[in-house]
Amino acid sequence: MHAVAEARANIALVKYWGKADPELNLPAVPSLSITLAGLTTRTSVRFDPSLRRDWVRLDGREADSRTVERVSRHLDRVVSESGARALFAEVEGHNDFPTAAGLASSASGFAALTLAAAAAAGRELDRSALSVLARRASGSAARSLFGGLVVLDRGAAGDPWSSVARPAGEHADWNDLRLVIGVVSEQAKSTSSTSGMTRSEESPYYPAWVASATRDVNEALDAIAHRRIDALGEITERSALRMHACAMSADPGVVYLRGPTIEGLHAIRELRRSGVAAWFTCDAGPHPKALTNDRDAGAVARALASVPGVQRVLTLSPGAGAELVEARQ
Ligand code: 2P0
Repeated sequence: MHAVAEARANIALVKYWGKADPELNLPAVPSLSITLAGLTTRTSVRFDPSLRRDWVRLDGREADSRTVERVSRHLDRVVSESGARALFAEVEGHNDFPTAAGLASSASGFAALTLAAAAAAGRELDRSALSVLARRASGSAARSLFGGLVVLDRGAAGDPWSSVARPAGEHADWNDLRLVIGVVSEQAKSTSSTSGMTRSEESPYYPAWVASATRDVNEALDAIAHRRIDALGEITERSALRMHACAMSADPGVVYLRGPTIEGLHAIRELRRSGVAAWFTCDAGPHPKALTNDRDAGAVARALASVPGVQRVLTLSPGAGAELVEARQ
């Protein structure tokens, strides 16, 4: 009745943005990500007959009521097919990185919660089934069940099994890749991913965004199969810029990019002109990020660190999929 699991955050190289079915949380586009070592959530789930409600603590503090409700709903889904649950749980999650910094904590958090809750409930589910469950809570969480490079299929409305995560081919463990993040201080609260993508669905550019995504994932898979970082990098940069173009062209537009994000983009492109392997990406927040390799990660980190507004830099290697650390019935 007790289990502990660890999962790592992932950053999408080809972005998930838009939903085919909000109820089943099915993505409108396929996506491709890299799971990262060093941004880890460790979550413990204990089902206890003496509890009268679910208790959720995150990083040592009682979670707010919205988070408790989101976790409870997810436990219902994971514990039984029918969503009916006899026991309440004590859930304790720890991030080894600042939760508020917008570094994909919902991906690692819901992947770890899914694996720990399934094990504590005694459910034997394979990785595909776990990814489908994790996706219900947060689309990007489905990808953190797997290590290295991961694909998440686009969904078909009404079919919960239509969007499953899986390794991105035979070279999914491309260990030479690095992801460098320039952490920008977050003064203003940004729009959540869920509401940012819902608003983007009203953009006149949205149909074009959806239409171009499958090609991006297919070309990225081809680049990975041939270990062509330059091809993968071009697709990475194009996908991020198109995602943001779609968000910015909603009404009212959703603008995640800030000054340091744009300066980061130009710094990365300048480096590339000087022969360094570096391609820009950015998610639903202000942090400029770069895809690079082991050889050039130091140069990329120095360049991002010198962008005004970047507070610190994280250099991250590919990481493993979610892991069960402990399980007792
Ligand atoms: C991604 N993002 O592919 C994209 C790019 C952010 C920008 O997946 O609504 O928190 O919970 O399914 O997983 C973040 O979205 O969204 C995300 P929901 P989630 O990584």
